[in-house]
Amino acid sequence: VEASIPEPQREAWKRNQITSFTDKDGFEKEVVRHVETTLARSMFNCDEIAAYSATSLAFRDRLITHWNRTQQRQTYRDTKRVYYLSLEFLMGRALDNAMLNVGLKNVAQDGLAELGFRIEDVVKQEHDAALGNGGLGRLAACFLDSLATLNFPAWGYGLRYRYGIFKQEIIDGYQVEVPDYWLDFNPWEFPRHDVTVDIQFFGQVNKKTVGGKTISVWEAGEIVQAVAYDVPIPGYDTPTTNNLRLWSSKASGGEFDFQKFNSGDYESSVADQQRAETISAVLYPNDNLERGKELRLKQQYFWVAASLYDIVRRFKKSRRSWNEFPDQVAIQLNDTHPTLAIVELQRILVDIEGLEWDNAWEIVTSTFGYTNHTVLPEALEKWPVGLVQHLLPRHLQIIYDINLFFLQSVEKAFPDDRDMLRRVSIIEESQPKMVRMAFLAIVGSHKVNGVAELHSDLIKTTIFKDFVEIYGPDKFTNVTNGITPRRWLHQANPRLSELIASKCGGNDFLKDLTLLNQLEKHVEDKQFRKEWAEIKYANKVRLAKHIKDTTGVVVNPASLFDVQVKRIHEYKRQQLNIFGVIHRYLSLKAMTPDQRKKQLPRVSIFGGKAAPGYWMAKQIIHLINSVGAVVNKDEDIGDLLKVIFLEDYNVSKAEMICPASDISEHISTAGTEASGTSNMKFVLNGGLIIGTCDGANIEITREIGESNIFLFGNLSEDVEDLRHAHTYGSHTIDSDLDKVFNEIEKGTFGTPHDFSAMIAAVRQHGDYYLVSDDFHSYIETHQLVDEAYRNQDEWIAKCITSVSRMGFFTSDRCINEYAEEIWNVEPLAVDRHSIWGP
Ligand code: GPW
Repeated sequence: VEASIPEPQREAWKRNQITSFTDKDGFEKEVVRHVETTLARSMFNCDEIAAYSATSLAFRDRLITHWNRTQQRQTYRDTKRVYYLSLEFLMGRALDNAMLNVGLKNVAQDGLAELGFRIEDVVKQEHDAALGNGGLGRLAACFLDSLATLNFPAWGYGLRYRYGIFKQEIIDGYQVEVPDYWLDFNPWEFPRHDVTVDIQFFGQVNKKTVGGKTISVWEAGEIVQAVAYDVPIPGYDTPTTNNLRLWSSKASGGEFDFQKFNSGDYESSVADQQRAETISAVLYPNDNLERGKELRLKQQYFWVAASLYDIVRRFKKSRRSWNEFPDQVAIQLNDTHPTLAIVELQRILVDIEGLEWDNAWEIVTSTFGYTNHTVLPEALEKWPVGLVQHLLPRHLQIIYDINLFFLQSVEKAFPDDRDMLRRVSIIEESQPKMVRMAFLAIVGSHKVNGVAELHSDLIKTTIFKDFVEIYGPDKFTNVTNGITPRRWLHQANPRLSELIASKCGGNDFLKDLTLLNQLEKHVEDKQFRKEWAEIKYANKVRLAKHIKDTTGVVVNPASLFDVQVKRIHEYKRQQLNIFGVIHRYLSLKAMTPDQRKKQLPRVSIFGGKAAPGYWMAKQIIHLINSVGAVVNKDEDIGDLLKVIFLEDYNVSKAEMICPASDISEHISTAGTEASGTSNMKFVLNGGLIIGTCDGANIEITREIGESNIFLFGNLSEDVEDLRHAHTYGSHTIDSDLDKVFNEIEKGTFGTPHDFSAMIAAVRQHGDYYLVSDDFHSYIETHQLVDEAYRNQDEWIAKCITSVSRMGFFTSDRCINEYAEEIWNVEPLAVDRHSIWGP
């Protein structure tokens, strides 16, 4: 059906064009209108949630006109678009971000005040959109912000989980998971009940001959409907408003249900409905771990198939030849989760559009780019061949064909190297056989990138070494991660952002972060340092209040705040941190009162979720809380040491925590953390780092200077040998660490048995993460931190210098690198008024 309004009637549309509010009065009118009509309330019945809802709706209306204009402009110009496929988008709250990005937060603040509300309280009513686990999901969210800010025609595609990452409660020191039902009322999404795709599963493949050509036809066993929900993504200081399209699953209203319904089988058709809806029901809560669940594979295909259908439908509108597809479409795979998109596009081109295999494959490989985010073997996706065969029979055939042609080409280039063929095969000849998704992603993409220099080097020399030989080194590249300074500085730390603006010639640094370098000439300015320190202190007071309100523990904001917040994982080594804390506690206990008086007070702050099935990670949380329970009430110690575990770490908590840290911990075993991105957030907010030579810590050091970071521990190149020595040599553990273990085993922190596995991992099971090897260096480096912090003036100078050199770590730089090196796309500015401009 043609939905476009004919020319003669368009006059009426243009006459009635919507005008968005630009000032306080206009804003207030919109809020009152939404309270009284959309929400059916009044001034006698308007709480903070209603004020939040109405404010959001007012801004949403404003965004959506820009969104429309952006989409019309992109359609009209029909330039190449970028599609970012990610199973996770860890967006956090939208309102504050929207107000800042469109530059109307002050207007809203004044308007809300007149209407009887404080903007800070209103903003806090919003539930985080927590459709992600950790760094990978947050990176996707930062990238969307940069793509819009830089005016790239770009779409995000993901799943609209009914339940995002679980809410963490700490009960008696243990993590308890509570479902996070977040969709009660979400003003930031637009359901598109008219944008649906039927997705098929199971069934069989039949051969048919059409016009002398044999084609494969996949007859579905089950059909599920994908419904689009659109989330507008506003850029900063630009009208460009991009789209994040999230798919929700629903039973298809096709013959299947009606047959059952007509035959009176109502209950079973309801059961079908529910089964269909399960697909997008819940985010898998694993970070850096794949568990090979069938429903997860169903999610992946459901999302990938719906997204590709949408992308192809959009491409087809301009009636170009298929060979132009890669000139119009760049698809980036955020890790291997969307790898089936490669197979699906090949299926569409060959089975449905009737292209020749080789021609189709050329188009496919020119379209995709693949980003790897880990070298940890337990995180590399593999699917049992049998499962793929059952769920996606045609896709398995295509995977086998892709593999066959690939292995043939390898054999040609490396004759007589049978072991090479075995090593690089997309099919692992194990029991059961497995599809290696990373290999499929490499073979089906034109570029593969890691997320920090060390990581990109490691993938080339370890897990993907053979592929570098096969394709040459140019297929592999690095794009070091970054973060959006809009959310992670301007929004999270408004006072610091303002102070910086006053020294950097206004807010331009938020769009060109290298302008931060202008701060450096003010480092010696006493008044500037003083204001800087006051802001840090105020942020610590705010966090101290949160700690008091949520844990009951009173911490002194003048203490050194030492923060480690991230997913709990053995490779991230929260256990090293808590063992270090125990060591500090024992040292303080051994001192005379006079000696203690000379010590620097510290607050050790932890936060992060453990995957529900990750037993060891949960033990680590329990130990942290058990140590806190003892230390925090020890009167010998008082303010000298407090140990805090912050419940339910998420994006909005991070926005409060990052600005309040003096030192943050990024202490993964060298070679295990692909990049890390919170390291960048902490430094950008005027905190220093204690860290290992791992991930982006290395590049941060290069940028800010070695004297502004506290590095410790073994290097990645020595890890393998150390592990080997633990297993085959005699493994003596560090004597200070031994004392810590003995204290735990004495029962000082509760039943020792609770923590025996953590100790055994180091003492008996080969200390895979090198906790003992790095312990001494870690403790010594913390002493250097104490000493440095005593000289507050110098410390502040280090912080300012570091911030001034952080320009490189903006996600704007990342997006420009992807655009140049991988996507070959250009920005398309959207005029504020007309879409038909040049
Ligand atoms: F295992 N990352 C993550 F590679 O947060 F898929 N979750 C994940 O499941 C994976 C990676 C995966 C993180 C990395 O651990 C972190 O080092 C990196 O900064 C981040 O992805 C973004 O690249």
